[in-house]
Amino acid sequence: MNKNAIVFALIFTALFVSLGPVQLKADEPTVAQQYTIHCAACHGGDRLGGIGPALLPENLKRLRTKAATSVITSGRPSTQMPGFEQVLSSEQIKGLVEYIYSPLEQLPTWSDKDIVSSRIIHTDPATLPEKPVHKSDLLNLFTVVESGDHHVTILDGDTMESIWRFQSRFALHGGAKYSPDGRFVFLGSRDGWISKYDLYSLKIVAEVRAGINTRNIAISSDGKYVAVGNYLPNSLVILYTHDLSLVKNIDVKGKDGTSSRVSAVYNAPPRNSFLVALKDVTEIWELPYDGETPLAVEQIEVGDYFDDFFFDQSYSNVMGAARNAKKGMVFNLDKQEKVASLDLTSMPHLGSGITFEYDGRQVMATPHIKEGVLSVIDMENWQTVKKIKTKGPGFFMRSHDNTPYAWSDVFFGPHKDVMHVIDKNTLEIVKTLRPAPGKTAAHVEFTRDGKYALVSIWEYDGALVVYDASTFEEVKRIPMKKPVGKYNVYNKITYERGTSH
Ligand code: DHE
Repeated sequence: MNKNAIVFALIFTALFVSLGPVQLKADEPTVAQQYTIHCAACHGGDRLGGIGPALLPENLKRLRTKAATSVITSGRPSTQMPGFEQVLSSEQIKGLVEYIYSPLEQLPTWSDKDIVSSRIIHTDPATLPEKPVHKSDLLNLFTVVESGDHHVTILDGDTMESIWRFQSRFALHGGAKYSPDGRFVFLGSRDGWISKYDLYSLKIVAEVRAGINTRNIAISSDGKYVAVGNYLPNSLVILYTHDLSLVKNIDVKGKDGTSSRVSAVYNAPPRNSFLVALKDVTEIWELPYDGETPLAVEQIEVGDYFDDFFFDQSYSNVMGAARNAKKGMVFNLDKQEKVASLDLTSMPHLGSGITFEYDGRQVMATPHIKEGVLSVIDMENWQTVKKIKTKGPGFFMRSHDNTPYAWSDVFFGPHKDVMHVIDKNTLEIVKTLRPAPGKTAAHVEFTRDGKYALVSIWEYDGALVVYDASTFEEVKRIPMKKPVGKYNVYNKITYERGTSH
């Protein structure tokens, strides 16, 4: 939307504010007109976003309609979103909520030109300092995503003090990703914004909008590329990490021409490639970035749709929750064939699985979203070693090579405030913590040495609770605004077995 249109919409809104709801009723604008009058200036006439987030069902999936009604009515604290209760009746607000949750008549496009023109260079990369401006250990920093007020805290993992807190794009999702040396952190938002921050100068470097609805991002092991997987449009976008300029925008289509959303994209360090899981075709894509034709796409037929997946440490085997077989399967990317079935029902959350050694063997452990159980699977014969009964379905699991314990949350149900600690040698629950009774406790991450475990209290007025990882004693409680996830630089760049990749 151009500047004149924004001014027009603002004047129009002001006029309606001064006239009040009674006058509005006399005119009875349609809901689409209401949207144009009140919302378009910030959220875009096409609902694809502007200075405010995109208002499309795909992007709003995580916001319940009740919460959306409350935001339109009362506004959103710490943002420019005003409340409309003085301007619109509750019926009109209800109409607007239905409108923004309805799909667009035509799938929106997001071309190379849109990507290129959205790019913002905040700090010229050539002017960045050679040394950090702070004294913290770069490799023991945490990026903490606070979705409560859409901020990010950079936390020193030794002092447990914040060294930088900044506003992020709306609704970041997925783990923070680092450059291989840990200096730069990259964040992706559900609205398609990719942002690059410098952990030396504590400055934002660049941003680009790579899509309209994005899943997640991955950074290549050579530090050159960011890969971005999108639902809207169906695309895989490759950017240079240096300044987030566009390398390639790939229209994702299966071998038979079926267009597909990208479920997620991962960097596979031993293969020097990106691996891409697709939602609507039975293929996994591989894009090697070090060969003669870097980033050429190889389409691998996998025989079923993978709804969730986990790559082993060699990135040769992908464990997937297969949609049609309603069971799990293991697909070997080198042999290009299914090598095993997995005894996995009740929706395992494979994406948050971890690996460790048990009884001399590599095992993988995953929580289940629909059952209070953790599955532990032998990664040589793919048999289930144990199903550990928990107090309810879980979402995130974590460990570290320097601790004998794995931690797993109970995300759903009456025991959502519970965190289990499991002994990796016996596969028994040895401790059940309740950091804030009645409040969801979720998502754990360890310091780089594995000595402390940081647990989130998932509330608007939430906290990070720091535990001594061997005595399970609370060491510190740091207030935060719904800290959904935290990512330790060292654990991420070394692809620690106990953390997400
Ligand atoms: Fe996530 C990671 C998919 C809903 C919080 N989530 C991921 C990843 C995938 C994924 C593929 C790995 C990406 C990465 O880190 O690079 N998430 C999905 C879904 O398909 C699902 C179920 C539906 C959707 O709407 O997308 C979903 N996720 C959620 C939420 O509702 C959560 C709980 C709250 C939110 O903020 O949206 C949520 N997802 C997270 C978090 C991570 C994540 C915190 C990073 C975990 C990590 O430790 O790396």
